Amino acid sequence: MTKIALAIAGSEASGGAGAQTDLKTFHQLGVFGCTSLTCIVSFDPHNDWGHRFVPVDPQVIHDQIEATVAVHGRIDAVKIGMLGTPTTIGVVAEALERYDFPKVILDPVLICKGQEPGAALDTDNALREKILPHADVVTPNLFETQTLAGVDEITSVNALKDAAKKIGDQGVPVVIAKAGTLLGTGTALDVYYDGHDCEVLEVPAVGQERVSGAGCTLAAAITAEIAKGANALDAARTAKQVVVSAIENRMHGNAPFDCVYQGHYQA
Ligand code: PXL
Repeated sequence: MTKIALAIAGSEASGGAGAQTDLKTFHQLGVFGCTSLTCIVSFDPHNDWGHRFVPVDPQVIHDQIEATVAVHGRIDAVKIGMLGTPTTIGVVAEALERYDFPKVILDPVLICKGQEPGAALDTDNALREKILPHADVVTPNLFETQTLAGVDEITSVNALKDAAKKIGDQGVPVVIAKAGTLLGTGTALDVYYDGHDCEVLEVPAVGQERVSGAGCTLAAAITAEIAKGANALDAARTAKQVVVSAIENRMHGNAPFDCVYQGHYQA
């Protein structure tokens, strides 16, 4: 039976991040993808490619999740990406309570260029209070790991492990804290922590430039693998290979950043 994954995420119009990336990743891994859009992001070519951000009406977010669940009758795993406002977080939290999805993977996208700075702290707090308790797996990047763990700048693998444990201690079953290439190890490095085991996951770094959509791809691939029945550690290992392929096959355009493409990944 084909497994079903739902991305509750933002649209990034150019196709390099957000819900578009989630759908492509689900499909590449043989999972049927659905989306409930939380916001619409359009990069601004006239303003340093800043993020123009428009939240989707809360009722419409509610209706999309309701429709998706009603149509399919089951959702095997949910990926939560960019939410963006405390109001959106409230609607999504209610849906997580109502539907009690079997697996929830949270990519805690905390701030996005172009959002009102004043709203960011409210959004961080709402995410931590209302969404984090529903997550089976959380995949923070280095900045998000610092914020969620409440620690100063992380500059070593040991500090990353400690921070992952601090997030796990807040009640999240599995933490996958992503440093990528930022710790200068020459690898793309993440820490996996499940309350017992703490493992460093590493693959050789592909180039030095950051590629848009890598984080979304990792969390979406973990979601797809978990939907198919993998445990979180195996899902994370597979997801890293998917990201390597997506970066190797990245798209170059006119923006100063490249974006991932998942379409060449082979298991
Ligand atoms: O990569 C983070 C991200 C997630 N979701 C949406 C985005 C971005 C970054 O641009 O636009 C919708």
